[in-house]
Amino acid sequence: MASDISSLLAEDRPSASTAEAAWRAAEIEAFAEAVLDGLARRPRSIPSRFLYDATGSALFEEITKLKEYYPTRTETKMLETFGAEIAEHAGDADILVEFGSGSSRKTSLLIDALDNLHTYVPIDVSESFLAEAAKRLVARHDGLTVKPLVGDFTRARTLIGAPRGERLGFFSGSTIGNLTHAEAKAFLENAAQLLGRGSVFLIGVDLKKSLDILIPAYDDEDGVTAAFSLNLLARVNRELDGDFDTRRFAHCALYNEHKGRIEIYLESLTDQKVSVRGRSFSFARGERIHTENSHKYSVHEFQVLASTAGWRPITAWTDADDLFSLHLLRLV
Ligand code: AVJ
Repeated sequence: MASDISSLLAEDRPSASTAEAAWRAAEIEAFAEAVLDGLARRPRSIPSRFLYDATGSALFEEITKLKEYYPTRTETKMLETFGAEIAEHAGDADILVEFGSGSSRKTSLLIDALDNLHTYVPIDVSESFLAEAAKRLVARHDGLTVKPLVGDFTRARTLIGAPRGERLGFFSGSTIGNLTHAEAKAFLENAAQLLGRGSVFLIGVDLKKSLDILIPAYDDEDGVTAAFSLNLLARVNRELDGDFDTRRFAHCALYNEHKGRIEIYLESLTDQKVSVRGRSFSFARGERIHTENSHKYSVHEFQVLASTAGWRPITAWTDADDLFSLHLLRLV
């Protein structure tokens, strides 16, 4: 598989055997820069992608099973329910390109629904994650070729070495909600480049809804989401020689009506000083670090956004409770 990965690489990278080690080292430096800059800035912020180290990814997996967290189970159910309808529009697809190799359960449901599919191209920054996903899906789907692509899917520009054919893109879990509208538009334009004219794109997008449902989904009773957020500070301690006392910060999730998004913060519970890589940062009680956004869209709002990036809506499905949407788009 190593040679497959390097032959598919669109970015400049060292050979596949050292790619992940090099990426990890670069990632720690990127983390250091983001944290030192982000804590010095006002308002303070750290980009959400740093939430997903090994511990953070495991905690997110736990979040997806919470009773309060409806997106994962709703989207999975929708892929089951609407698989045949998805195939009516995208049944000619022979190559599935997944952005951020997600849960193999959802991917499997989609693969099951598509008869002509012969190649699966997951794109992810983690080579070990890709290898795992590849193994599971090859075992489950007879005759499927998996061609993983190591890289940042927001940056990869071409699918060098990937076979030509009818391409279907898949971006699940409302991960697109982490991006601002401008970033989401840039992502959709990049995906258009990558997938090419005539391709189809299936995207899972979380819907706007009542705060009674929305807030608990990001602030659950058992504190799993709080642990997921606070792990960011623990990661600073582990990787950047930090001395955050995680008991002196609280997870805080609120809905910004104007921006149509959940915003997540870590709030200082006391006046305190924290040091990171030898640099000192003072926090006043109540001061916050912004760690995540999760944008919510009506079906129409997302279709308008997709259109500005060149994607024409084919159809969109919602579940019976109007919690989540699946969008099918075509590049014209
Ligand atoms: C992975 C971005 C889809 O926004 O719902 C869940 C991340 N953060 N709970 C989301 C998340 C806290 C999740 N996404």
